[in-house]
Amino acid sequence: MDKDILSQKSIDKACQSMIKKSEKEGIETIWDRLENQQPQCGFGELGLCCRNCLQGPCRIDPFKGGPQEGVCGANADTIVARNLLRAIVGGTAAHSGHAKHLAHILAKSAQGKYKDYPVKDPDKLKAVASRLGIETEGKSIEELAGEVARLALEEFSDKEGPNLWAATTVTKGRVETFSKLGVVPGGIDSAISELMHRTHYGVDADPVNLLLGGIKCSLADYAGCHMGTDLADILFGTPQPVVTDANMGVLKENAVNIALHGHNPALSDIIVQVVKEMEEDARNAGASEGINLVGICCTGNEVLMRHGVPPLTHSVSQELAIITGVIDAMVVDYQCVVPSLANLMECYHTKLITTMPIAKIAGAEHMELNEENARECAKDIIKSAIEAYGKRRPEKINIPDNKCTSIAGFSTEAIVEALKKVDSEDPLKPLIDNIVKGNILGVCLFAGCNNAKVPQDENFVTMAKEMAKNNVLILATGCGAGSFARHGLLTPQATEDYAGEGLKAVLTAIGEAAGLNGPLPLILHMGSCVDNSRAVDIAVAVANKLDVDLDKLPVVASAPEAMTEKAISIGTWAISGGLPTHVGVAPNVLGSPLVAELLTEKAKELVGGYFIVETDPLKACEKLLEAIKERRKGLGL
Ligand code: NFS
Ligand code: SF4
Repeated sequence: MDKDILSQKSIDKACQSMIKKSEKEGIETIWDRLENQQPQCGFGELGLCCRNCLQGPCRIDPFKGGPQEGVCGANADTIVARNLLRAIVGGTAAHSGHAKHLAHILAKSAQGKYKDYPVKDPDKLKAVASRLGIETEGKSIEELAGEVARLALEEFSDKEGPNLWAATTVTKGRVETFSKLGVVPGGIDSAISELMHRTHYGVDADPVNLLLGGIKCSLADYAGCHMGTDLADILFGTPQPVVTDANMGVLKENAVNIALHGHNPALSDIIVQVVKEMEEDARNAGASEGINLVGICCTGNEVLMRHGVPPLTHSVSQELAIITGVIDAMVVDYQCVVPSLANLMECYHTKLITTMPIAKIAGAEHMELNEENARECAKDIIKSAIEAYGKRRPEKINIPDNKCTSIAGFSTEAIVEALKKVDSEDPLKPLIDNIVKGNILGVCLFAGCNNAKVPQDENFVTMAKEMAKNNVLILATGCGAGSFARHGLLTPQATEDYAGEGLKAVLTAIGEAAGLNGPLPLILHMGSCVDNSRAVDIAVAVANKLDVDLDKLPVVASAPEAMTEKAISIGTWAISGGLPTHVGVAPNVLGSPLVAELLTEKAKELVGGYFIVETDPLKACEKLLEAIKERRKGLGL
């Protein structure tokens, strides 16, 4: 295949070689299917198609020559806004469903019913409990876990008053702004059903009111994300820095390779915990190197952060993992698991194992997680992978040799710990001082997916290098962080190579103080997509210390290759949290100039944050740097 065509698909060399292999073997991948979809529907692209009732589908003519209203009279603004809201609601349901799952596990764990899920981090449990206003003195861990879990589950109900997970984790200023706008969410599930209600036939038809509804639901999404992070840390441990390798070169020909894919650590963490007990079985089956666990997407991030499990690949390239011919089982939970994986089962020996009752895939084997007996379930799954190992097809095997060292595990707690090494009394001071001095121009959080419409990783890598050159401190989560891992940017060497002088000096000072004998990595990997909450915690701590609100800080966010509804809900809470937020893929809202203007300009007056839509990565950097400089000026820096 032409090299240019290849790099239009992915700039990751391992992925490129697997794309070539797929071509040779006549295997269809995500990029072929994208091509088969061309031309994609222009109405849909602009958000101008409505299917919300059986009188439709209705479409609005963007060129004004044709109909300007659907059968019910809904115009472009209403239709575009409603469609955007239905994406936000989908994202919120996914993030908070993940959190609710963990809340149920914690509740049963506290009752002694789920013995395989003890509280791993009692300190985090206590910290979360006191943040939520629970008295911690004199209570056992089980009692506290029970109370936190009960409160967590109540946060989904039709409760009165603000959602605690949102209200207790942002600045006072944010709470005031949200109250003034009437967008403080109560129960998360209530926010979800309210949004489904208001976007139903003949309900909300005021684009401004609709968007405020979207903001309210996105804050419920934020609450779900934060709860997801908190409960995962309590049950599985709060991440600390780990060093590992990333990309397909971590696969081992002589090991049983098991890929953990999806989002929730509920099963994947247990698999990591029991794998040692199964090594012997694997060796007996002929796998001289035992079992090799690798991660994909955000489940991969969860087990990377807590156990150093190597991240294999992300998002659009998940099919390519199987094309290596050495993945013996791909164990998936939910979200971002493409159904096309099942098609590959015909040509490869890999077992695709679904594990969640809400996420089965026709053609896959279903081995459901039973939380009452999680370790046994995990062992059965590993056994199944060991069986598959014996069915490898040697002619299909081709492991790309690309891999890079990566450092991950930067939870908020770990970052504060590192900063304490510089100033034990006042850990945020070195960070703030360097922002004030200009050694650090600002902070950028890179988050979100890969998207088959964007050459995989190109926007992430181009933008991170450019922002780092301009002395912007970079945080990353999700598949974005995965992309940086696969391109060697989560290393001290990357700091040497790409950081501007000011940033390099700061990362070096902290790294040396923390005993690393060199700088911190260029980019701090904070975890999965729910872990965007960790980045908020840092920003909120800095804002509180400076006694300003979040919308005054030189902090920006970017999802340069955004794809899922979850990315849309996160983007919406990022702007609501006051951040200028870049998206590198045009969202389906451009059919309503009014909605587009509300999101990219008017939002600034309402919440301080706003969307920046820019598909060119370098131009996007210019705009983000501009936004950072404007904020600095506002602070008198
Ligand atoms: Ni976030 Fe993570 Fe990846 Fe996108 Fe999907 S795995 S939760 S949604 S594709 S970053
Ligand atoms: Fe058409 Fe209105 Fe029905 Fe949408 S809700 S499909 S615009 S009639």
